[in-house]
Amino acid sequence: MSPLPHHVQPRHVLLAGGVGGAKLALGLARTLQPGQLTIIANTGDDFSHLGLAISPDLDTLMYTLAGVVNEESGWGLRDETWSCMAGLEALGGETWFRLGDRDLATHLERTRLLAAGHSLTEVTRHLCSQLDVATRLLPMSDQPVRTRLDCDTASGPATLAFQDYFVRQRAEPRVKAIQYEGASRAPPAAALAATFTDPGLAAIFIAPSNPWLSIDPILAIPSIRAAVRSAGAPVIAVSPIVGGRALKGPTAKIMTELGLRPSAQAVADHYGDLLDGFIIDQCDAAEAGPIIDAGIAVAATQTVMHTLEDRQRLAAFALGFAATL
Ligand code: FO1
Repeated sequence: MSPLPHHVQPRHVLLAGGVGGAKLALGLARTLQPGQLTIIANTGDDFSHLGLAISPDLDTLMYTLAGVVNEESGWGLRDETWSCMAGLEALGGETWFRLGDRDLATHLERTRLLAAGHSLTEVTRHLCSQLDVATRLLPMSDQPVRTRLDCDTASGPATLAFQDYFVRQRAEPRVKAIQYEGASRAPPAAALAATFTDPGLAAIFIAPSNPWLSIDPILAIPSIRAAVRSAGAPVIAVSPIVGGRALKGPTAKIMTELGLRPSAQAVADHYGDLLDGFIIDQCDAAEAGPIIDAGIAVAATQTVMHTLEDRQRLAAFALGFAATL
């Protein structure tokens, strides 16, 4: 059967962070036609390092969709070499943030194009096209938004830049509060507006990424939150908490530090009236009742994604659930 022409194909949006979000992104990308999916990436983790413009979540999504990601770590490139890092180490340079030789090419090219006046949207489109990624991948904004964490560290209270907290300090400091610097005045990437008002929009998915570190920076841009709320399509999140534990990274730890019980229900409460539907893991089926009572439809399935089949199966499940809402 040949695919439907573009104008009658329902379209979908995915809000995503890096490693966790990329799994569902790949499942959706393999299930839908390229023109049916727009991925909006968190750029709150972006930073300037060694003079280079680094966009970790955009790159994780791009490398995953291109089939070249390092599947063991979830970020960076497969079959990477590390000569530059070794040279930097010999010179006493900064090596806490590991940039592989080939990954460095991405950062060099992004930095060059941004300095030449191209927007992050344009640079991302160019890099994706060079890597044969047909899915539309957009940064949430072309202006900087920077996630910062108020923490208790070994040397007292401190406000840490995201990668300092996450990579250099291995997410060990206790988090007291999180700020999304620049979000309130950041315009969404220009290409986003039409995505949310598209009459063919069938669903907005929120990936099982860390709600506080990966999704909230996107929703902290006031017009993106408003557009998600007022879009004429159901909004469905996939829980990143399974059986009280995080699928990936420090989500459960941060929830505890912020005074929340790590549970699928607490994630649903956090997104609140933004959600029409919530997908929980089958092992959390007992939590469905209170979420449904809050007016959110719930569907339970296996949400842990080890294989490509798991990713495609969850994507198909999410698409099927969205069609019922
Ligand atoms: N994560 C690490 O834990 N250690 C690293 O050295 C590291 C380097 C790195 C380089 C490029 C890139 O695109 C991502 C990288 N990440 C690294 C992952 C990344 O910083 C985080 O996983 C995300 O920011 C969280 O979504």
